[in-house]
Amino acid sequence: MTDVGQPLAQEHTLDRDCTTLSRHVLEQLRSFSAEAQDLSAIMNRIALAAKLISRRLSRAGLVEGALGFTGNVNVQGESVKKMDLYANDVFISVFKQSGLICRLASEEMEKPYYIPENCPIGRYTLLYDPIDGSSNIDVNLNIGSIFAIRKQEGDDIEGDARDLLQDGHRQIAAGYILYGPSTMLIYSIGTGVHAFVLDPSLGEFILANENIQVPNHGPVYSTNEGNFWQWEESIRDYIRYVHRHEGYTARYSGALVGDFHRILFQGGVFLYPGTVKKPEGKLRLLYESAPLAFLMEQAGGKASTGTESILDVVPDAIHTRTPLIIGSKEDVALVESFIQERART
Ligand code: AHM
Ligand code: MG
Repeated sequence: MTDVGQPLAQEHTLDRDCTTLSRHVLEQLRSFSAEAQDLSAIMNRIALAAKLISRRLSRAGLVEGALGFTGNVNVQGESVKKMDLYANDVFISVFKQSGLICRLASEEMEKPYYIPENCPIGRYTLLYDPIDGSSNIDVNLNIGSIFAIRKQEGDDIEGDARDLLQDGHRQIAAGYILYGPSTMLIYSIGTGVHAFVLDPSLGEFILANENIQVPNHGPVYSTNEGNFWQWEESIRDYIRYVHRHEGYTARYSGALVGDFHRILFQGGVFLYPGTVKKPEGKLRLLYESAPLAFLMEQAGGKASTGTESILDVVPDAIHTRTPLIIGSKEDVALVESFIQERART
């Protein structure tokens, strides 16, 4: 063979194709300990949930029960979509009989869901938003799922899950799935942020980007400017600033996961601030803001409520909301500077 580069290139492609999610988790942990095996198995089950949801979404207009509302309202007071319920149940189903996850807490359930047969050995809790950006489902635009894993601390005899009401540093893993033109799974177990793409022909998530670092600054600001009328003056100051300076561009998809994903790769800032009437904003801490804050910090970025780090916030309930300002370090700091400025005057 004259072209000696050919077999090497082929070997490289094969190596990449074999870097599946579960293998990657074990490599990251550099261990075959029981905990490493658990985490790898949990990620594998989350990947299965992602494949099931992705499969249903890819045929959403063709199969029954994928589009539209159920007619019910969830604990947040929001109308529930059929896909919200389906995805919520998928995450429960994939962990049944797994011995891994004892409790699941999600946006769609008032209280944590226990899988009793897992609880004697499964000391982990999955916190998740089964479908993030639900309003995009019926118009075939990108949506996502967000997740975090925490270890159960102490006993939960009463079923009150009080140990979940702790700061975001307690997360041992976090990630999201983006259902876009391709389905991607991005995760961190505290050793950087890594992205996988679902290869439908293999039915596997294959490594696409390792150790993603968010740029220190980016051009994008991502927020629902329709809320301008009800924002605090400090947030309006920031928006006026970007309107009057060169180098900024607006992007907002209505799905946090999609907007976050763009910023993770290209830099910039996403804001969902509080309003005068609802200072805590819309996004939920335990299964939206804290997992994404964990990822953003792992990627060298920042996540803030405007006055404190998202990872330091201790919720007083499972569905507690927080304002969220997340993205490139410099851009988050710029928003914070407007908030500090108004607090001084
Ligand atoms: P959801 O999880 O119920 O879909 O709500 C969260 C979503 C985020 O994905 C998105 O950033 C935000 O709500 C959009 O809200 P709004 O329509 O107020 O801009
Ligand atoms: Mg959401």
